[in-house]
Amino acid sequence: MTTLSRRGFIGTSGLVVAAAGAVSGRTAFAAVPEAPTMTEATTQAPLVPTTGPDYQPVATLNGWTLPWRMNGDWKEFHLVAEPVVREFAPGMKGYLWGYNGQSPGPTIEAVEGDKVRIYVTNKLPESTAVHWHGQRLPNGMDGVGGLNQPHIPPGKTFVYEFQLRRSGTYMYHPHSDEMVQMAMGMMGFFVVHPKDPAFRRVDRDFVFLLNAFDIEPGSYVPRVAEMTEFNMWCWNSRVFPGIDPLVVGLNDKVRIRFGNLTMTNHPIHMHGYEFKVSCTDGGWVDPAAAWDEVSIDCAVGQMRAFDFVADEPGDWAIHCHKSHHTMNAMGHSVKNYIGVSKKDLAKRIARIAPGYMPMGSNGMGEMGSMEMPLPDNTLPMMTGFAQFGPVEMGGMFSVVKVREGLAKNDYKDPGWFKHPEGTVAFEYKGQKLAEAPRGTSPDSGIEPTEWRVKDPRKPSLGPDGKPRPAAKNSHSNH
Ligand SMILES: [Cu+2]
Repeated sequence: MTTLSRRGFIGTSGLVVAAAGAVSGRTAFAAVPEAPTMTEATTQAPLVPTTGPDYQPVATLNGWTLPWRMNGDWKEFHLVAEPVVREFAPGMKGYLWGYNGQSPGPTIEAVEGDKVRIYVTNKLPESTAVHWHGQRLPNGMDGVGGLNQPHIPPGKTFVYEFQLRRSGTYMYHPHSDEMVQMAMGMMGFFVVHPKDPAFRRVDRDFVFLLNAFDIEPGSYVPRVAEMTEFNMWCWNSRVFPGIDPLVVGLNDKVRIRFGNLTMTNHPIHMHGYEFKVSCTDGGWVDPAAAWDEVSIDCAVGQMRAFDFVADEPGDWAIHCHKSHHTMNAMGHSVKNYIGVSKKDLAKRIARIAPGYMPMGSNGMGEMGSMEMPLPDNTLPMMTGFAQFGPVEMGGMFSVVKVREGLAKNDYKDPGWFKHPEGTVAFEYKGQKLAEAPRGTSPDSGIEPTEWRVKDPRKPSLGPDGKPRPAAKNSHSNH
């Protein structure tokens, strides 16, 4: 049925054209475009457009934008689905699946109205297919293997062709054995810029995907059958302190876009500013319909973009507000030992059980500064140092660094913020303070300041080291 000339495909054995139907430009296939690959996990400079309408290109956190070529009036891209090695943060790598050398794959950027032709070559050991999440397109281009197209067998290349009908924030991911393929890291961002360069334009536009893995400390390959117990909470398959900062100039208009391809929701919270959601999965939000917020929940499969004017200089935290998601790999059997001194005990246990990570005696903060023996290829649970000490974070955490005098498109890490004198919280060193007023807690038989986790097997000890008198049990009387 398709009168496709094969002449152009010399040297590209195994190429299959999936699309049938009324698609123009078929005969213009000269050869499959090159498939660029990326070997680094650092944020690459945005890819400034050289053809077509002007737009502010996005900065993909710890990622890059896929170069394209024009072929007639088609913008051609080439994705290669393949096994990749991704560094989550210095000290830990994962053996994942991704596209063009990385997980997530490169960001695809184009302009509303563009005709895009995306070649997808499958170098995985199993079939795949690519779904263009959120796009309006002909049904046969939607990428659900079996439903909209045959699965792409290993070694074959399929072609997707569609015209970009709406500007906005999109993603791509497999729709073929997706539980395995997404758990292995296959996904990417897809940004369609407005045709009118002035429409909702910002000075800096960041994108990242929320993704999660379950990788046992000391191993490299994600457990793909995991449903809930993920231990690597990532932005673009990176965890803090491996996530690059979001560097912006003072008074820049800034957009931050993310899409959620994990199996739970993530309330993304940014410090220092209120922002307005400007774009959802379905398109742009009318400015009159957006209200000021400081956290925005992103449900599974959703995309959100928010805008703000960066008029407060500083190092502003941005993170998922689920506190377990700002942690790196840990055993889920962490016990609560608040009140129990066991620093030495932990070290002794770790000698025979590498990776043993108890919760600290004074909360978990001390884990950030404690040197614990770790197995190869894992990360401390909470780590990363800043100018005042350990940040005690991991996972989905980064810093929006707002600085005066940055050149346009300068995304280099400017280092830590230099606070104007007298603007940092400081230790009180004046006269002895009067007792702070405080409420009284229900009669638990212990003083609030002496609160300890009690081991039911042992008598509760008072501050003098002697067993306390039996506590009146008020909690069971509610
Ligand atoms: Cu989260």
